[in-house]
Amino acid sequence: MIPRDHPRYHSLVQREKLVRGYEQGIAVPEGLIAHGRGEAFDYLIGETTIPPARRAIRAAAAALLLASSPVISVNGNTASLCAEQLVSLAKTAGAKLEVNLFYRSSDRARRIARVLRRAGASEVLGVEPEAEIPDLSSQRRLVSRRGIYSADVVLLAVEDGDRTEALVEMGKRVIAIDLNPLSRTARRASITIVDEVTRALPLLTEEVRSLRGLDVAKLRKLASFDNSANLKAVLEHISRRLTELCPDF
Ligand code: PTJ
Repeated sequence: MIPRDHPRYHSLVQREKLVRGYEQGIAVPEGLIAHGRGEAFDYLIGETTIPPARRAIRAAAAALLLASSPVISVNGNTASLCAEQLVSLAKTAGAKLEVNLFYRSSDRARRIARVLRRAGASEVLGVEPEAEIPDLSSQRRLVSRRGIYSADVVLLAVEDGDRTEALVEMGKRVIAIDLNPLSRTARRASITIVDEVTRALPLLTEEVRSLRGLDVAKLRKLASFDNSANLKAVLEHISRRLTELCPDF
């Protein structure tokens, strides 16, 4: 039982959700380690949504609204942490949901699809993938033809770098949510939101709602994004924060 007034209440609740996800066969043990790496970066960032993340969220919302076939990719970690938020974004942005796993098993894919349907999804792709991402050897290559394979914009979170690169190579616009600004995913994605996934998703959904109705020219302007410059701003934020935290170093 985590006391509500614990200063790191939210973070501890996230850990419990992931552990429950692991016990229910939704997340893999490796996912717990990946989450720990994310937590370390979140600590450096200050466990808050920083201005560069806000800018990326705005660009991502515009890109989703401009997309003709947007897809949200779901893995074991994100299904455990934020199934409702993923479904809510998919509905708001008119995006499809697809299960895509690094440590793939049909049983886990089915369990994750069930979690998403229980959270309100009417359709979940990727349980019986019938297409492959070229030049990718991991299990993540297995995708749905109607989903990730033919998507023009793919949103992914808590993801390793290989598939991000492969999707960009296929000519897709990739929106990544990743707490590590130095990861291959963060550097190769078209728009990287350096933020904790459960903080970023509701903000992104809200931004999609608020930008809806803007004309295409305005959306295109918002969606054009210098990802490298934004990642540099994140690193500058971390560096400033370290100096503030340890002025004597
Ligand atoms: O469910 P599967 O089989 O698809 O496996 C999923 C994992 C997470 C095991 C797999 O994608 C993996 O190994 O990921 P990596 O290579 O460890 O990368 C995960 C990235 O997400 C790292 O850069 C972390 O810093 C970041 N991260 C971890 N937790 C969060 C996060 N970013 C945002 N929010 C988080 N909660």
